[in-house]
Amino acid sequence: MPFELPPLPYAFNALEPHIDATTMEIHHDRHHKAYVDNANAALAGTAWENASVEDVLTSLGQIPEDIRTAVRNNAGGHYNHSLFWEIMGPDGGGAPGGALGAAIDSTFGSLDDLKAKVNDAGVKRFGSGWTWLVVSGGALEVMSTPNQDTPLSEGKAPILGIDVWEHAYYLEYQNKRPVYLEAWWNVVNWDAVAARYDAAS
Ligand code: MN3
Repeated sequence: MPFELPPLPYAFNALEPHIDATTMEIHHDRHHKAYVDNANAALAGTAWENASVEDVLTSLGQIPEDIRTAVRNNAGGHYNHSLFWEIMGPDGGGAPGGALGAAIDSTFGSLDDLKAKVNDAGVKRFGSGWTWLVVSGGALEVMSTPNQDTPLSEGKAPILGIDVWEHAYYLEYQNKRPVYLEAWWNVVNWDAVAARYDAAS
């Protein structure tokens, strides 16, 4: 079955004032939809057309070379954005409890230290890409990727990712990526991140 655009799990304006409704609508309905459509077009008629997005992204080396770049960019975009919508929410912010909260404290020192590290990786990502909190070999790690590359393709399990492409923030924040990153933590859905952490651990 071809990939499908997942519905946004809340209203376009649900993340205001931190992320505006117009940005959310264009980002989900146009940008994410284009990744889905382009990934499906690239994979159509190949042995991979019914594979899961996870299988595709962990097998990029086996994807036919003539479509590999299109698949990497567009299946990556589909996977990354599906995660992004899920780990944000209207009642976001605060702090994670449980095993994730404890792992953040023991790995990074504190939640504020983690946020600073994720934001720094996002600010330093030149051009377009993502900043991530991943589980790698059982441990938490902060990393960034260019374009729509996903930690999944490097054998790591992404549990939180922030889109730092300009289309994610430009209407509200223009060139001020650090201000967007600072504000983003008000919409993080820690329950969803914790569920991904538990599944990856
Ligand atoms: Mn995006």
